Amino acid sequence: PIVIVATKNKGKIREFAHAFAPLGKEVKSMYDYPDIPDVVEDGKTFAENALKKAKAVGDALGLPVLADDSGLCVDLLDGAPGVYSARYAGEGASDHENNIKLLDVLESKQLGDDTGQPLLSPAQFVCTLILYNPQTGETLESTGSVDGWITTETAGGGGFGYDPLFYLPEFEKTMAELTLEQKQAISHRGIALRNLATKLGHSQA
Ligand code: ITT
Repeated sequence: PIVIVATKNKGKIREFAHAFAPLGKEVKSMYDYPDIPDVVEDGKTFAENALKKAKAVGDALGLPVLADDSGLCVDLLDGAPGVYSARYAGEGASDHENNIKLLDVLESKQLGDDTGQPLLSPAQFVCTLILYNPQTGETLESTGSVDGWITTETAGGGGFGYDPLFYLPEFEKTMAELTLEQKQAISHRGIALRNLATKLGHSQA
């Protein structure tokens, strides 16, 4: 049994593989279907983009597909980088470049405050999952989010994306300092996956 995930993000693939392994399911990604063209992610919301990815890949393969659109929303930046999280520092930017860009933007925002001291900025990770079955046309949607603080220095070598800057006070660690199990237990993606499993249990799919 396989689960096809409409993603090329290796961090996401690792987390999905880890989540589905105990269910005896092997995760396939877009690296296993190299002929399928990249989907243009021009939606305004995570849900719109997730649906685009799920539909494009599901219809091309004629098989059920799971898509994940996710990102970081920083309060001080009115929810940016949001749906632009993967390309905050430009198209094809690395995780490291995106982290540097976020630190630069926050630093310049905060220069004008009273203390001049760098502040920890409240932020959320958000993940919307869509499961699409092209045989029935049915879609299931599920969203998860987790609150944290953007730190002023990266820490930790685990995870991906903005994890080294996302501080969780309850652990006194960044998301990149958690084990895969710990991240899965509290993350936006872990929550969205468990919501989806519950919804799937209630549907006829
Ligand atoms: P696919 O579209 O192929 O799935 P992508 O990386 O382009 O890959 P998104 O458009 O959903 O995926 O962008 C998600 C970005 O949000 C991702 O590149 C990270 O920068 C950030 N992000 C999402 N989940 C994250 C997580 O668990 N930890 C850290 N950063 C995360």
